[in-house]
Amino acid sequence: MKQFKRTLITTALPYANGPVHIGHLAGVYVPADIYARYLRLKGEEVLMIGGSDEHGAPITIRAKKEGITPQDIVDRYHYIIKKSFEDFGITFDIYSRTTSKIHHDTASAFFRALYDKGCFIEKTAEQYYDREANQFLADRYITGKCPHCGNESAYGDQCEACGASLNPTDLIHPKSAVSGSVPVMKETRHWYLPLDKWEPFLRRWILEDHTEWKSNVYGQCKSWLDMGLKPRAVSRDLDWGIPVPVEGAEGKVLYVWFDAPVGYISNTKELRPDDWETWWKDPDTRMIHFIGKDNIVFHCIVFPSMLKAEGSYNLPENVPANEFLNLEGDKISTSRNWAVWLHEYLEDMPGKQDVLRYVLTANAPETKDNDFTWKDFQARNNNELVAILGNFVNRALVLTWKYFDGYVPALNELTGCDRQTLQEFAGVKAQIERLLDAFHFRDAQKETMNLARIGNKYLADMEPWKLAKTDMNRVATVLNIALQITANLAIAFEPFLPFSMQKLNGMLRVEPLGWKRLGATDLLPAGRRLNLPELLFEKIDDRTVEAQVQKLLDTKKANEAANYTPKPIGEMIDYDCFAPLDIRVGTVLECVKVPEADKLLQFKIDDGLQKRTIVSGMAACYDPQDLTGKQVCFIANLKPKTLKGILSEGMILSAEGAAGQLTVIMPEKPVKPGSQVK
Ligand code: B3M
Ligand code: ZN
Repeated sequence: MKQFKRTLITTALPYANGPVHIGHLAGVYVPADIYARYLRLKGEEVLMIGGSDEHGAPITIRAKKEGITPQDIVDRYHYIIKKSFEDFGITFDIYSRTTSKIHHDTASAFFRALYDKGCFIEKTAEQYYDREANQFLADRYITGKCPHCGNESAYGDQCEACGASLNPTDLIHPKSAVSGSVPVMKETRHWYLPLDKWEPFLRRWILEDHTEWKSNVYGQCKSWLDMGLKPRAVSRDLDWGIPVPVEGAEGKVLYVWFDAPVGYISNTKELRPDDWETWWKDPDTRMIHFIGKDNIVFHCIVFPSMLKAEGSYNLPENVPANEFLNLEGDKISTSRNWAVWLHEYLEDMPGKQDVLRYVLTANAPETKDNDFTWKDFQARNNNELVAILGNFVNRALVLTWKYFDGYVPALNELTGCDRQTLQEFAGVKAQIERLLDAFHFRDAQKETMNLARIGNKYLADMEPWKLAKTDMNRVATVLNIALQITANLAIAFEPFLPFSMQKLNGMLRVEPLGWKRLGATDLLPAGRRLNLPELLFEKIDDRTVEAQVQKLLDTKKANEAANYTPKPIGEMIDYDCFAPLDIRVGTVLECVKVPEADKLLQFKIDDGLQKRTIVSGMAACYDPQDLTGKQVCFIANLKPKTLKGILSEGMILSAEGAAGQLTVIMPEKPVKPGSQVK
């Protein structure tokens, strides 16, 4: 295997048209950050490049919807996104944006270089045009029915309901998202990157030379290549983006997927104006792209073809793309607000960055889609972070304070058990490294947690609290070993749980110890005074996670309501069918839950003539006391029926909402009980 001198880590540039959520973190930024921190701890030269993707049609659509400019949109979200990443300890060396001047210049020059080398073909093709708005329509600007699943609001590039990639001409009944009118076909001229020309090279480079790539990435590349590559347009008719730097190209901009990956180059340039080329062109630099699975084709096929066409750049050494993270069984979606937004998470769970980092890594969608649930979040926190890691560290430190006044005790004679334990964690370094080097972050974290398990088992077996009655020399040795394990944990967990390990370093009174020393048994010299222990993690109770689940249920309800279309009107009837219904207003004298029936409420109603009992299935929607004293409408001449042993004399009328929730119909002002409803 080739040895490299330095590593350039790039992370997908999120679109600045909304905040970032747990899916972003799990798929791209946490693994990239773990990797970057790991390499830095090893003392390697590394840069981690990030930034916002501020071009593209979704941003202009959002701006139009809100009646503001695309620049307003990206200004708003760029800073929200940047702050979320900082808050979660994602250690970018630079987080910039594609609306910067340096990016415009760099992307423009990149296009021009390919243009001048004759790397593009120019083609005239027909494209949808909006005659009312006088503009060509980007794929995203056309909506219509998905030919695969029938979703009525599929986009010209993709159906978000079934995930199919589409061409605008695939849509049934296409409509312009700008004016709502039916678009027409019109000729337009564009520049295309002939990917077919690069296909033989790509086949060799990926399918033969990079068989080590993750199987999901390799497999996707292979299927693209096997389907055969076609020229891809790299310009668009749009008024937001980087103008095509060619004469006569007015009104045309670079396709967002042409300029965005060049953003990695621009941002490196911005950070390192003097030696950026070392990071992009020196064969001793290796480049790793961290991305989600929907970006694979762009990073493994399109961008490498651009770089290859230009000729002086390195190609990525690896592209460890992740699959998707779902949320409570459903696809995460910005437009449906089905997400855990990072900024909201921190409002609700201040200081718990590491918990989320941990859970997202433990559940990382490394080889297949995975699901985030709040129950699992709670369980991993309580059963792993608190019960294993936190508990071990706390016991080691508390016992040191109890028996040795906070001083690291001396290591005396070793027993077989001590030796065995020391041996067990001596192998951990190589194991974790092997996993991290292969981008198996979830297994690496698991292995690291095993180190804490070893420690816990050791303390449980040795029972220093019992030894303290007879043999303080043994207590010293046991606690010395426990503290060495603790210091090892502080190293090994740093890439995963940086906030907590910083805290732990503070308790141990050490500067970050450096990866090289992982596995050493003399990290804390005897006689060192430690600081007082604090808890690293705390239990998360049921109420906290239930509140999060409730928040999601509310979102679901709101979505259902937003998508609610009333049922078609029923069959026509004669007045004679309606007239016999005797609907009345009554006053609720009493309302109670029916025991052992979760859905039923029992009403005592004054109907103006007498008191009657009605049983009604709305317990899920109302607290009984909220209805007492209210006036309701009910069918008074319905034959009585026994429900759960109670004779129900009538039926209370209510409106049914989108999610089946009931709202009782009440007269707009008080009326005499017994009044007829006409
Ligand atoms: N903004 C798409 C995405 O967020 C795109 C990535 C660009 S990486 C150069 O999925
Ligand atoms: Zn579909």
